[in-house]
Amino acid sequence: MGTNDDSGPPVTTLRVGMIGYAFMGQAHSAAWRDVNPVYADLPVSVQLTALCGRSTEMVTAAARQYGWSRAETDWRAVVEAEDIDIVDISTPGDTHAEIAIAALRAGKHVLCEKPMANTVEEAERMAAVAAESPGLVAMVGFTYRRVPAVTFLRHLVQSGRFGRLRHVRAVYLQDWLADADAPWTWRLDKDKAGSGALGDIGAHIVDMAAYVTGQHITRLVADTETFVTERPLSDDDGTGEVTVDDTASFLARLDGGAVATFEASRFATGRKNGLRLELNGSKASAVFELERPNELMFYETDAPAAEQGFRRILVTEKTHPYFDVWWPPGHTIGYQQPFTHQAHDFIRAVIDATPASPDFADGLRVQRVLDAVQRSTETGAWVELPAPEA
Ligand code: SOE
Repeated sequence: MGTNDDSGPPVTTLRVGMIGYAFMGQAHSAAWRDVNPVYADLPVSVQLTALCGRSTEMVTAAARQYGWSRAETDWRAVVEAEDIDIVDISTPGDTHAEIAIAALRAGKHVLCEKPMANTVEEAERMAAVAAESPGLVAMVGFTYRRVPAVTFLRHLVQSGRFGRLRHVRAVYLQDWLADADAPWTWRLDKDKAGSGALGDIGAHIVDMAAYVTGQHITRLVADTETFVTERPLSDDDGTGEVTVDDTASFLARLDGGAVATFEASRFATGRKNGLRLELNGSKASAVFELERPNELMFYETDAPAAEQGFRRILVTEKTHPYFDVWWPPGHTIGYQQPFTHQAHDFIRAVIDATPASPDFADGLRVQRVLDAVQRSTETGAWVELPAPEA
């Protein structure tokens, strides 16, 4: 356990304990499993040591399927285990703060799924404990930052290609709840999930817009709606109440002067995982779409009049972010690989003792935006956000 700074013997293995094993647990398992085979230069061996869930039978089956050495049913045992260095939290949001804080206090590095917490108060406590734990990596799973085209878009912004950024237009659209008979899940319970489309998928575009543009929201005005308020339970004849938003939209001002709009919905029929980010600047525009993750549409105002138009950049060159470890140009990657990039960057932060990104301060910033959206919806008024700390 530890880092490869001057303070002790070199670390040769890092042992992961993961809490939760549903969709995100499966994606994270594959990432921890792949990180050594994909990144040949990684000087440590990453081990899938313990997988934790509430049902012995189900977690045992998942551990076997995903390649974990043992299954556990008590997250505290994992957090406190001597043979665990990294705690990966892939559970519903209501458990994140308690597990993350206990793990940091037990001296473990933490990777926490998004949204980081269910409330600002929880996120503040998590960020405070992370700040008091300087030798430990505490990262939030805003995995889409590590889609090569998204990272590349950030580079284009940073290198001044857009000139003055005027519009940021971010949408994240899914349709898995559009059928009113789709069964109730914990994601529809405010106590478990904190919010609905807003926190589950809206959190991704809030983080992505800030990451790509380097600009933060200063004020916003929002509206949310819940279209279906009762849903059938899958395990009996009753119904469950929906206590979260089905869709959330908001208009925002950014601290670099851009005007931004955000929309998250799980009722956008036909849209399966439709994240789209469009930037319009004085010198260029760009569009990224997650369902076409290897592409970026790019428009530059200074092209000759006869050649104006968006051109497609295939972001699969060896020189593009994250692509040096993958296939030859044009041999595309998909939904899974950014999780592997994330696992790699996390491990590098641990062994090089460098800051995690996105860290818990970033997670808190997103949480404040989600909270402002909920407050604005209640009052119908603009809500101001605090300036991000330096
Ligand atoms: C469900 O809507 C979900 O799985 C999100 O929770 C993930 O963060 C996103 O990657 C895909 O959609």
